[in-house]
Amino acid sequence: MKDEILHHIRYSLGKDAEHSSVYDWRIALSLALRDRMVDHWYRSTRETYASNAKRVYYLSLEFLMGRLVEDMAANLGLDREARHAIEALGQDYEEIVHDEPDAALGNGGLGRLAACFMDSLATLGIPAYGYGIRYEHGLFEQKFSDGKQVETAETWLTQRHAWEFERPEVKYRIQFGGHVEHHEGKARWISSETVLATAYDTPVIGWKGTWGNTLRLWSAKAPGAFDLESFNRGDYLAAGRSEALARTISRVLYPDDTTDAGKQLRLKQEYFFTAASLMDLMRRYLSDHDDLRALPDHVAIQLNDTHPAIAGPELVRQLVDVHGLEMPEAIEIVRNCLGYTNHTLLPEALEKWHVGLMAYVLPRHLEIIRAIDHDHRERHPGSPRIIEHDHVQMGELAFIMAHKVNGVSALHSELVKETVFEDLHKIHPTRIINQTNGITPRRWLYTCNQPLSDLITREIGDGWVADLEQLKALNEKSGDKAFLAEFQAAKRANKVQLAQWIRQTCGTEVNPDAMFDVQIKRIHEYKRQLMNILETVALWNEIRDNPGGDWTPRVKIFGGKAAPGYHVAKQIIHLINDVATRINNDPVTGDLLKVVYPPNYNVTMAENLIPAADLSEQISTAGKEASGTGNMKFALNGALTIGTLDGANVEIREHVGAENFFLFGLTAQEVQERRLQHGFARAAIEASPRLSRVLGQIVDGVFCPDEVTRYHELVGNLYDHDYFLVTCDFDSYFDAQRRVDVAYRSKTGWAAMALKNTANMGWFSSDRTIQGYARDIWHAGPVNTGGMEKIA
Ligand code: C3B
Repeated sequence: MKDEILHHIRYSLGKDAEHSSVYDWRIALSLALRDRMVDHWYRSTRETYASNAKRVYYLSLEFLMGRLVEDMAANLGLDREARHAIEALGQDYEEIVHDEPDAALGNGGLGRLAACFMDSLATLGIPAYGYGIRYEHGLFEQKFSDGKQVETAETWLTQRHAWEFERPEVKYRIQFGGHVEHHEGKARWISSETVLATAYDTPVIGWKGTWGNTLRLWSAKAPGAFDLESFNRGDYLAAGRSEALARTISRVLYPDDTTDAGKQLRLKQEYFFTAASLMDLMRRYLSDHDDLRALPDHVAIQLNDTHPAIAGPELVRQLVDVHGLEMPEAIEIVRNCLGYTNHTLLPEALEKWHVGLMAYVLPRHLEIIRAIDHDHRERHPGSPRIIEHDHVQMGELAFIMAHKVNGVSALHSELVKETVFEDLHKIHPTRIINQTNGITPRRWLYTCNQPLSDLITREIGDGWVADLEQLKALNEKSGDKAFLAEFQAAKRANKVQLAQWIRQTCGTEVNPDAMFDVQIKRIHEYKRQLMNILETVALWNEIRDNPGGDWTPRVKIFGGKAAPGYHVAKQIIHLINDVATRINNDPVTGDLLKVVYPPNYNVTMAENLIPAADLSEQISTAGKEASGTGNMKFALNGALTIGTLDGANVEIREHVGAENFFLFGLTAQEVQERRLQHGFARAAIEASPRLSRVLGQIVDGVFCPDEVTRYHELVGNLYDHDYFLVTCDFDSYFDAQRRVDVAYRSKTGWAAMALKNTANMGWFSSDRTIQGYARDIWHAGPVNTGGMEKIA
């Protein structure tokens, strides 16, 4: 390893060891690790071709990969060796790891799920490609200026991305605009704009290196030669114009989480990567097959939300316009290839494109969508229309073009049947199924939580890393005082580290013996960070009323970004920061209560925070969080959950035991009913002296003396609308928090409950999720299992 790193310092970076920077060492280490991946990767590709195995294609506008060094090294079984080699070279391994920017090509849960799936697909040895966009700028960086969120461009690609292989020979012409001509029943799309899609491949190697798949990301380039004529005329802007325009498509990740961006550029991005991916997989298929009717036997395509839903009409277009199939047969073939995952019920997140825009950008696809709509309604009279109120409804399109539609938790999948796709579900009663989300244990326990990981491995061996249900063996230890003490010591070590990091990042001293209470996720009204900060103020009041009381010291930790255009979410961020300033400087509450909000939450920060958490906040309005995956990461790492019956919380509670979970709040059913009661919010506030007092303080400017009216709109909305029922769940939440306080005071009691969480979270491995997709949707399995079981 040492020699391999030195080789790259010299021959890839052109440096000598004495003059190498941290950056140089990191790139050299990454390249050395990448070298070790290549043989596994080639072997996997060869075996896939040789066995004629079915391939899985996961189409996703987002892959939130995070840093790769530690994860890649761990999966290759080289984590110890890499560290030793770097140390033997006189370098600081931690510093090198920390030098890597996050690959932040995603917004939140949906993008991180795609990344976990890539890890599980490789670990299970299922031949698969992830297809997405190689954004020049990932998710924006967040800073706080006087407590307010400020966004700046993310710039990961200004450095060399050592993991990828550029594939300049893999390129496709992607068309936009123009018009369609029809001759003798054949359609010809005469486009008005062409962009080149070129490929960049990152190998993804599974646990123990048994299998390697590919993450293929597309970058947009201008198709023509450089405009030398304009350049020579001195018109440099004109000369660069077509290149700049083309590149716009892969320039930035849209920062909207669960809202429909509704922009022409977004539609172009979606079509760009979907079309390139389908052209690529068709080329691969046709290189050793000639019967297009057998496509579904060899190709499974998963649509990660509706973002790639244009795949239905695009693949139909390729089969009909390019390969000469009849439309109805093409539709059937495509349907047998496609699966669609729904990730949200929020109406504002369900993509809809105006037919005018669709006709302008993708005129041929609009025709095909009309044909699909017609075909479906002929077969199923009374079916909902794909085009409604002059908008193409991408959810309906995806549903109709997929043979399976899945939700991401048991509750969510039932709600999908009852709400968004109620009518389509009646027509196709077996199409909607559930696949509860999961998380990869490699990143989310093995690498991110070394103290706990080592303890578990010492106790039960390391089989759990690829077979997480083995953690069940730890259940026997929940009465073992000595083991519980070690389990607690692991948590404490993580908390001490985090306290140090908080001091450096936020300048706030926190006591590692206080309860670390963490809410990290995108800032959204339905996730109710607002309820959390209101409860914080209520607790502050109560401690101040009785400073000598028997309080359980707490550190409230927040993390998360708001979409730049989401006004209310940004107000909530500002409020949390304002409250933090007031409380952290209060000598009365002192160490009993602290509030910290480190900026720029990302995958790396999650890896630091989760292992150190005692309490996990999963407090969304019931029926709104499709699944959640952070909830799983916390419980796996031995945090207890305070949560509502929402998303996967329901299943987590079933697995870890109701007695090891702090439940509160209205159910999804009750939420629906409560909304119908006129003036429910005002009534709830008036019935709660505690909440009234908190809201009164905010309105009076206790937390913003410089601008007393700052939160009047926010609080006013709570009285008059409160769509997410913060007011109705507030008292129940406050009470649950006091039960948490009591439980935390018994150190071993708490440790036993926490251990029960870790021990019973095995089912939430994304390996289990992927096995479910493979069995129920893709009908695909591993080629060479490297000792792993075949999927039934
Ligand atoms: C998220 C949902 O909000 C989460 O509940 C869910 O766990 C994840 O997807 C993964 O399924 N989601 C998201 O991050 N972005 C969207 N546009 C829609 C859903």
